[in-house]
Amino acid sequence: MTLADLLDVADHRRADIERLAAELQPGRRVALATHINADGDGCGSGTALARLLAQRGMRPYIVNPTPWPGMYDFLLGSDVANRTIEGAGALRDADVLLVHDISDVKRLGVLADTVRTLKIPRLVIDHHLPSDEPPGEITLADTSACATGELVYDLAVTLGLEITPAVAGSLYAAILTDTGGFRFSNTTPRCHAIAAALLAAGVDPEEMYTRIYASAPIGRLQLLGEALETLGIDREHGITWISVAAGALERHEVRSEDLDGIVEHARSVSGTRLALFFRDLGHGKVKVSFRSTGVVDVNAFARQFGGGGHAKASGALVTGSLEEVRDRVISAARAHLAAS
Ligand SMILES: [Mn+2]
Repeated sequence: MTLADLLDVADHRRADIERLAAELQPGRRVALATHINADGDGCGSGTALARLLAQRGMRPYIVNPTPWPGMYDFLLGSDVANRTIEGAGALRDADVLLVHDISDVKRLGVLADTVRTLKIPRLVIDHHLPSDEPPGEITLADTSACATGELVYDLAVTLGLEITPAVAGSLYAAILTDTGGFRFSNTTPRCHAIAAALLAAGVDPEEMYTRIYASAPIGRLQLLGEALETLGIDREHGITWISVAAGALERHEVRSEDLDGIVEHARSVSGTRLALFFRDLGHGKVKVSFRSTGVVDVNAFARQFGGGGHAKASGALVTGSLEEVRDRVISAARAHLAAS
C-alpha cells in the first residue's frame, strides 16, 4: 500500500455515505447532536459537519445535551449556529437529525426521549461499538475509524466538499484528541495520513497543541494534584484507579472538560492492565471511566454496569456512593481480569 492509497475511502464507507447523502439535501434544516459532555471529537466533528453541510446548501445547527465546552469555543465561529441552550425544543425545527460520536441513544442525555420520538430521518456517524438502542437508522459507523472526525473527512471527500481551513482545524482537533495526541492504539497509518492532509489544508499543529493542551486554568492542575492523592493500585491484578470527590469541580472553579485525561495518569502506571477513574457526581451517581492498556476488553466490562464505548476506552454511570461504587467496580474488575 502506498501513502496515497491510505486516503482512499473504503467501499463500505462510500456506500453508507451515499445513503446518508440521500437525506442531506439542500435547503433542509439539519440538527447536529453529540454526546453529553462533548469532547474534542464531538466538538470537532460537529463544527466540521456544520460547515460542510452548509456548503451543500443545507441549514445546519448544533443542539447538544450539555453546554458547549469553553475550551472548544475556538472551533465555533459566527458561521456555526449553536442552539444547545434551547434544549430539546430546538430539535423540533429540524428536517433531519444527524447524531455523531454516539452509538447509544442514552448518551444524548436530556435529548434522548425527544430523539426517540422524532419522525424525521435520523442519521448517525460514529465509531463506537454498537449498542442495543442506536440513536438513528441511517448510519455511517465503523469501529476501525480513529475518530468520528475520520468518518466526517471521508464524507467530505466522497461528496466532493471542500476541506476549508476551518473544517481542517475541526477535523484535526477531533483526531488529535481521540487518539490521545496520536498515542493510543486507534492511531493508524490512515489517521496520520488524514492528519497530514489536514496540515496541508492549513492547520497549525502548534496552535492546536496550545489551544487544546496548553490553555489550562490553574484550577485544572490543582484538581489534578488532589486527584493524584487518591491514586490506588492493585499490583496483583494490574488495576490502578483515581477518584474525584463530589464538589471538586466547583471548589477548583473548573468544568467537567477539565477532567479529560485524568484517567491517563492511572493508565500510565507501570504494570497497569485496567485503569479506572471515578467521578462522584454528588447525587448518588458515580461516573466511571475504564481504560485498557492491552488485551482487557473494557467495553465488555463496562456493559456489566450498563455502560460501553470502545474495547480500550469505555464509560458507565453507576448508582451508589463513591466508596460503594469504587469497591463494587474494583471487585468486579478483579474477577473480570482473573477470567480474561
Ligand atoms: Mn470519538
